[in-house]
Amino acid sequence: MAIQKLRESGNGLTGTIAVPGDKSISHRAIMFGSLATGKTVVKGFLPGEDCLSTIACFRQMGVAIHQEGDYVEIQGNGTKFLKEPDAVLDVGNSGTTIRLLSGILAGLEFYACIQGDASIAKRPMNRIVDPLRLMGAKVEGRQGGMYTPLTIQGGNLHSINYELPVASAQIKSAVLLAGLHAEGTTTVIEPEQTRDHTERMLKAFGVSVQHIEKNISIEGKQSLTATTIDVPGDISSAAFFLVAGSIIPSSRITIQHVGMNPTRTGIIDVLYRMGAQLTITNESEETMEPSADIQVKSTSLKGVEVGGDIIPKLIDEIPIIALAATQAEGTTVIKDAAELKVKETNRIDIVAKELNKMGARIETTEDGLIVHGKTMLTGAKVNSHGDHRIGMMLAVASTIAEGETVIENSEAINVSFPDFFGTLNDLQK
Ligand code: SPQ
Repeated sequence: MAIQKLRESGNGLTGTIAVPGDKSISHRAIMFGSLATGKTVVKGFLPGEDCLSTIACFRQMGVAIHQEGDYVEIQGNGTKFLKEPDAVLDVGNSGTTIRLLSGILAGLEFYACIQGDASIAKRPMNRIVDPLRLMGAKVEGRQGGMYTPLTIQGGNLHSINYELPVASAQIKSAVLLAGLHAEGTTTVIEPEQTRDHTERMLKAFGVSVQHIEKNISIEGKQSLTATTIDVPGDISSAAFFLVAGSIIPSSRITIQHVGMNPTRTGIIDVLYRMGAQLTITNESEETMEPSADIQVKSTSLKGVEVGGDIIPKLIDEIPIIALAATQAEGTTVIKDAAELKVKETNRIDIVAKELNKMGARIETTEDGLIVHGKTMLTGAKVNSHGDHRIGMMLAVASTIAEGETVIENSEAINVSFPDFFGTLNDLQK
């Protein structure tokens, strides 16, 4: 349990910060570097618990990975030299690890068992098990493959054309990674565009990936060549400070070198529509992933409607958008976001439950939230429920609340932002 009593001075948050490396890109850098031949160097890696789980899984399959803080070297020998793990692969809290790793394991000719923590045990795995079985992999799990632990006997895959039942970068990536080891060309059809880090990074490792409208195709039996990956700051982590800087009076924060991949910048579009004062400078397109510095100044916000094809571009930012909406004039409606129910927690229910304890007026709907602003928040005993994004959202909420807030299970934040409180404290000096 952590007690947060973050703001009594009445001062805003001021200063220049960097947020840790992008979680999605960090996972993929470890995975693809482990499949490649040669030495892959990763700079700006996120040393959060989720990405460390990915490293541990590949070490168990015999890959030499040297990690020191945000610097990683991977000595890859190609997929032929990956060895059957002699114990269960543990993904901890990481949905990205289990889903992408399953796609990789489906193509490798050995047996593996994967599981994670109590949250992973409740998240649906049939979304990747179904297409991997269609490709010929032998995958089993609890309740017919719905839940972990999963066992995978890989190898002998054939290609498929697969229409994603939901917009999910994890399903897309699992199928493409299995397709890498299949006979023929595998095509994934997206209902809406989701984050494209897998496609971008496979290209950086020398793999040919075709993208025509909503179809992404990969030819099987391609090999990866080691490269250097520069990971920009995670826009999903920056989002907490973009909202904090907007809603805490007298704030002015600059966040350096934030990833600006257009499949991830929905938060910026929504904050602009709410009236936020953001300035984007130092835009760089030099590397595989674009980046920029973002400056935010506090201002008054207004309620907006958020739904449709922007949802995959901000899916992980909805908890912090909901907090911003509690401080906006008018009503904010978030819809088309039923996927939030199958994240680390049911984020529709938990956002409403925890913020309402602090005095917010939030209703849940089948596929989103209705937030009535503007409400004054008061300190309360709240709980992250083991969800890092809920923990960070509640910490930002506590900085504007009157009185003391206690956040239970705040250690969940280590999953994606180990020094979150240090960064927040630096801005309060
Ligand atoms: O890895 P995990 O636990 O699934 O992490 C989350 C998060 O909040 O950090 C979701 F709970 O991010 C997912 C994201 O929601 C990371 C991700 C990726 O790296 O491909 C894609 C999204 O999930 P999905 O299910 O929409 O593909």
